[in-house]
Amino acid sequence: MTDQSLFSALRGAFPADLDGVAIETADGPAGQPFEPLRYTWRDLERGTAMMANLLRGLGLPEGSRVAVQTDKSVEALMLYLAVFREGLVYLPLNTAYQAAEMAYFIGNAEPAVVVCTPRNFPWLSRIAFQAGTRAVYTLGDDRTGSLLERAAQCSDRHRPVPRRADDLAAILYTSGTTGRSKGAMLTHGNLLSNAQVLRSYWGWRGATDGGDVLIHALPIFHVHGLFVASHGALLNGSRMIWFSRFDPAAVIARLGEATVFMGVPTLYVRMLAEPTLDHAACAHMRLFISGSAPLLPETFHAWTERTGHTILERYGMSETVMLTSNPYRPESDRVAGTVGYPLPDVGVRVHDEHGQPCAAGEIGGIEVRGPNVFKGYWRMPDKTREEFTADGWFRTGDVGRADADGRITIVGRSKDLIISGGYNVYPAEVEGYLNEMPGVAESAVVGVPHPDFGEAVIAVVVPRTGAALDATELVAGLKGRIANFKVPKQAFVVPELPRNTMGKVQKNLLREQHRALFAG
Ligand code: MLC
Ligand code: AMP
Repeated sequence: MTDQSLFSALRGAFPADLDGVAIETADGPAGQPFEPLRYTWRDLERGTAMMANLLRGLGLPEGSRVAVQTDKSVEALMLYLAVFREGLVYLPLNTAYQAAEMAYFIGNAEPAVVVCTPRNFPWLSRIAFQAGTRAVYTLGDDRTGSLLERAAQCSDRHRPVPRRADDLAAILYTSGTTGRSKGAMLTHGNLLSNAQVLRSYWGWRGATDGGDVLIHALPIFHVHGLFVASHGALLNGSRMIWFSRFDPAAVIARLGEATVFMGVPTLYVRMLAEPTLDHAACAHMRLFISGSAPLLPETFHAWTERTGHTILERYGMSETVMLTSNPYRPESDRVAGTVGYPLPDVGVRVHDEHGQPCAAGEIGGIEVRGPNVFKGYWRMPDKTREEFTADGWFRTGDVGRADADGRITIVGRSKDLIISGGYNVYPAEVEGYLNEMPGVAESAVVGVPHPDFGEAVIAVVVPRTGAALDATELVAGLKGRIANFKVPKQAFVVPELPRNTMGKVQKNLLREQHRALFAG
């Protein structure tokens, strides 16, 4: 069989000189003295081989899942690559997820292997073993833990397992409108085709034409940091400057050595607040890319003024990887508030609620198809069917328009979704937790504008008859139960929720009422 595995393609792009630096760390574990670590391409080759051999030793059946919730580290990236190297399925999980969320993911995905931080091992291993997981390893951000201890005893030679384009590579959980997360199944073909398209569309430069250097400052448990950023650099044999957490001043200080940066809008907002951001700091840079949430035109323009660079905004999602992008050239064709044109081979159309095509400039639901579009939701065939049209296009749940020349603008979402600092929050899930709290009759969770996070989660809560509720205690009660980015930044206790004649909660009124909450 022809090997169409993502790992083989990435490995094939390693430079001939394996002793060159592939990744240099820019920070280290919090509270420890920092010494930069330089990982060569040979280190990646050997490290992934040893981890893949450790997994091979478990004798897992094809299609087995490896679920990973660890702090960001180069070893965590190697583990990701090692899972593909061994032909297994990777399942990344946000480090903010708490016990109840993790229990759902592990129960639903039934991973054969779980890798977690040493501090979470006591409770997470219990959840995993109850769900039938064969092995639980730990991986600390300071290179401690059983994963590396065990892998160190394995051979550093490993023949990668070949995969077909249609074979499952990763499962990415995305929150569901009903509160239950769905696992989007992405194939090797989905990931590789998208990485190859972006490589040429964004003009990545190989070692022979200058050589790009990527500042990697995003988490590696979602599409943006894991796929778009990492694959971009790896498929091009480009060096990465690796931040385990985002620090705006520290990133700006390294821009002089880099050429490419990717961030969610919050990262750009925070860098703009640094006095050191100016033309000189960005003189060496080739490309700034933004995505995962709408980039405000004011941020776009402020960036151009301060740095002389125009941010390139693109649009994508977990189910589809990248869909559209503003042009790389000419730079003047990158337009604030738009997400650009469909990527080569990606079909994007705008349809109305009756399934009819919208005219140019008319607003409707954005539907997509192409080699990048996922295989379906893990063990949810009905949900999968619902999200595709009869003629096979995926309904993104985003609302927008296409201009006469095909340029896409996103104007809203038909899905009830809040995007806070690039993380997705489904109100129904948070409402579910609130409604379970003592004294709560019902609740409504909405997103309101926030200068740092773009949107912030807030909750409006109605007490049961006779119950007294304290808004601060409600928020405190959610902390530790759900991921911190889902916890409302503020709650309000009200006697009743506004409803329309059909009895439906009028969230637009709540949004309007609290619109200025975080203004300025
Ligand atoms: C952290 N907090 C957040 C938050 N991140 N609250 C809301 N939204 C967020 N995104 C909480 C913290 O826990 C803390 O709570 C308080 O808010 C202040 O935190 P902070 O110190 O300011 O946060 P920080 O750790 O600096 O993190 C902010 C951030 C991070 C922007 C760096 O959120 C981040 O890395 N975002 C990127 C997300 C991303 O990669 N998205 C891509 C998805 S892929 P407390 O209670 O402790 O005060 C995708 C598809 C596509 O969407 O198209 O790319
Ligand atoms: P996720 O489920 O985390 O993959 O989030 C995907 C969603 O993020 C998309 O459906 C969009 O709603 C949103 N998104 C991604 N990129 C952009 C962008 N550039 N502008 C506006 N929304 C975006």
